[in-house]
Amino acid sequence: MSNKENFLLECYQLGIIKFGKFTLKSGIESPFYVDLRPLASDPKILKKLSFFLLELISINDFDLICGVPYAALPMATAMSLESELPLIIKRKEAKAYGTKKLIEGIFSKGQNCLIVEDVITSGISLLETIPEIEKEDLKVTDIIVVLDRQQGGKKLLEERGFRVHSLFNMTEVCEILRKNNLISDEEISRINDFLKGNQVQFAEEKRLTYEQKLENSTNSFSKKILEIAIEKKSNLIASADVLTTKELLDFAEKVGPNIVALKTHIDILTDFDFDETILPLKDLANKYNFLLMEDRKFGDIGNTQELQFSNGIYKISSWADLVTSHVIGGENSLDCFLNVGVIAILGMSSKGTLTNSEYREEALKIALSHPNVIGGVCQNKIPDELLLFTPGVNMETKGDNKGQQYNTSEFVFKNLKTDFIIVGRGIYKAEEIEKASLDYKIAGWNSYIENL
Ligand code: 5BU
Repeated sequence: MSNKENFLLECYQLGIIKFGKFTLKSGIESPFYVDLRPLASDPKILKKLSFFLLELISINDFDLICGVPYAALPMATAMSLESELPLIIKRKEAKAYGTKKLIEGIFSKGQNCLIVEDVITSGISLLETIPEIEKEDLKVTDIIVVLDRQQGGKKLLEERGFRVHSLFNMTEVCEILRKNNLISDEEISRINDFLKGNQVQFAEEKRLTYEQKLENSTNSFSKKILEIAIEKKSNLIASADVLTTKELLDFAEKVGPNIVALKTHIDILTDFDFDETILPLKDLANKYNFLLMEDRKFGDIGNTQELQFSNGIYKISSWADLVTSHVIGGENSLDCFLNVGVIAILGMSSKGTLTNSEYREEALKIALSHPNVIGGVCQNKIPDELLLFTPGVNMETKGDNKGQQYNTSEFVFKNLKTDFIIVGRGIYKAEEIEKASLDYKIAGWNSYIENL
């Protein structure tokens, strides 16, 4: 293996190139993503990089060196230290005060400045940078780039009379990675297609049907909700965030035929009475074949959750088919939820939520490993083993003034492969509750079908 090849593999380990589906600033979908900034955080690699880059030119031809901000700044600095070629710094924006200089450092008219760039794509940014250096009466003849993405930039600059020296181009990178089994033939052909300027076809990820999920499921509560979904052709959960028992029962009566589950926040009722509230609610759930999902969002140690689940006036364990729970208390905190389907809160819909990707990843590990958990509440895709419940769905509005953020059912089925949508105000605040629940039921079902 050549030194250069070895070096590329070392760089690759730092995560500078990723393969998959990436939306570029232009909105175009690219099959790879390059970011060379991590190289600067590994001094040994940065030093090696500077050796390789300096080998591309004859240093005596130049008086100065300048990196295009920001990614190439440390590269040019390392090259300057190694070659003793004086460094000048190009600002991204001119200072608003003082000298208003765009180029900083010591230089004199007529000197030849070697330009260093990390990645060359279209070449446009270099064509904007070079005149700013030339404005200072400096000469630019040569440009060094670490990676040529082979998207026309090199050719464009050469046509304008510049010499472009690149350490790697995408074809070489692919060859080296292929040789080392780090990339598949399929990925390579997608990249080649992309480099030729063709729009790349990414294989559409297929979602599983409710029937397939039912076949794969072993938990009786996930089976139940899937059976109801199939039977009623519905994936709608209505959230009954109302304040009195009468409103709750009226609401359940109206939406019952259209839903797979009724979601409650039982502690917001002002007149809760077990016999008056829960018994008739259970009757309605039987009459219309829907589950009761108590959105309790447990979030304590196992012992306390156990007490909260079965005691107090609500005695949740005696009537709820499904409960929501944070997993912040760790895996064992979920052991207490027996005879109920647990839906783990993995990500929240509200603005500024702390459920960032690291949190979600850790929460997901707990959810996947605990047998009581049948699904997750999330605003992101989750693995097929869990059912995905998505609140924050509303067809009329993008949010409230308290941080809630809404998507349409079309969006969540297409982008998140949601299994069940949870709708509150979109239904219970509607003028005609039955009609609104039917509209959401139909919209949700159609979105599901369209994404099969
Ligand atoms: P809305 O009226 O559709 O905004 O009600 C949404 C319901 O879903 C409400 O009961 C919330 O408590 C619940 N919810 C949510 O909106 N977002 C979340 O991330 C979680 C629950 Br978890």
